[in-house]
Amino acid sequence: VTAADAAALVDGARAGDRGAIARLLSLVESGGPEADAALSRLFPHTGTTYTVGMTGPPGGGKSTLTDRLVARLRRDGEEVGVLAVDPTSPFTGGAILGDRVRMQGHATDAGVFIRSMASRGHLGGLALATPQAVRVLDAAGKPWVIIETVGVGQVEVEVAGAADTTAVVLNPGWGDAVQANKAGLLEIADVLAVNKADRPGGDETVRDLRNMIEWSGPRDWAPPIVETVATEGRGVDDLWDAIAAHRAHLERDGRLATRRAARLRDEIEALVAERLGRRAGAVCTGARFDELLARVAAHDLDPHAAADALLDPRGQ
Ligand SMILES: Nc1nc2c(ncn2[C@@H]2O[C@H](COP(=O)(O)OP(=O)(O)O)[C@@H](O)[C@H]2O)c(=O)[nH]1
Ligand SMILES: [Mg+2]
Repeated sequence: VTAADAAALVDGARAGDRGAIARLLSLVESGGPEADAALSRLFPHTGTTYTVGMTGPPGGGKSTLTDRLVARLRRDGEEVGVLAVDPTSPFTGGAILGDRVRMQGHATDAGVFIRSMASRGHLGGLALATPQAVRVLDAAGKPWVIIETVGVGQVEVEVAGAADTTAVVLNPGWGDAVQANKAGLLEIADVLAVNKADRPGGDETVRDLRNMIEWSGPRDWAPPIVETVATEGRGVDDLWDAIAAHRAHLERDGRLATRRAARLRDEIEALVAERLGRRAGAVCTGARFDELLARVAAHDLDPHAAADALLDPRGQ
């Protein structure tokens, strides 16, 4: 991809060309200098998309609920992008293929763009690639992007938790299950969906969750808990209303801007860390490094002094 290609892709994506959007997404997913160049071009045209994260244990119904939320948005005439993020799979794995099947009702709808993302060797990982992919859809004029993650590992929670509104999807009986990062999930939840409420134990789970949230101490937003049956579309409007209420809460008193600025700060820090890591690799090779290493190996110099010498801009 040349600079001219990148410019054409960005123009195409902004005009809503699906081929250009898809190519830009592939580009930002693989990372590298061309991706960075394309993103610099995109960035001025971003900042209006609202992101909704969907996370929770596998099989809980996130994809089915996402499909229903997409349908709801489309009924309101809103366009939407969906990113299905799978950090566990180096390739597009089975779980995500299943997700695509569950969302294929929207496959021919020009107002919906669905994309799977796996951890295909992006330098900063999916935690860095996902916000870039959101920017592509943002510049393409999608006012909503739903980010679904496949599981509840650290990366998934990080990715989904970085959305403007994070919905955590659980099932009846979740309170009884041994879940390593139970607390972590509740911490990032702006909205809680107890899906599969057609199964026994939904009301108890809602009660348990309400207690757990109360015990966790006061917050400025108490996450609403909504019972849903995604397969039948039950409770989906309530879930949507809860998401909209959280958005309205954030938009009051500038909370959304503060939250987004905090995220941008984290992103810049991650990028600085990535660059410093690369610089460390570059500094620790070559003749000067070999010379210092030999002195350290001979115990003529200590490792700290060697590191200081390598970082000293006056060098030598
Ligand atoms: N009984 C019942 N099954 C559901 C419900 N929602 C989803 N499912 C089923 O649960 C399975 C997993 O759903 P999926 O959306 O792929 O879950 P994900 O892994 O969280 O994305 C599928 O077979 C769905 O049809 C529900 O509300 N009730
Ligand atoms: Mg899924």
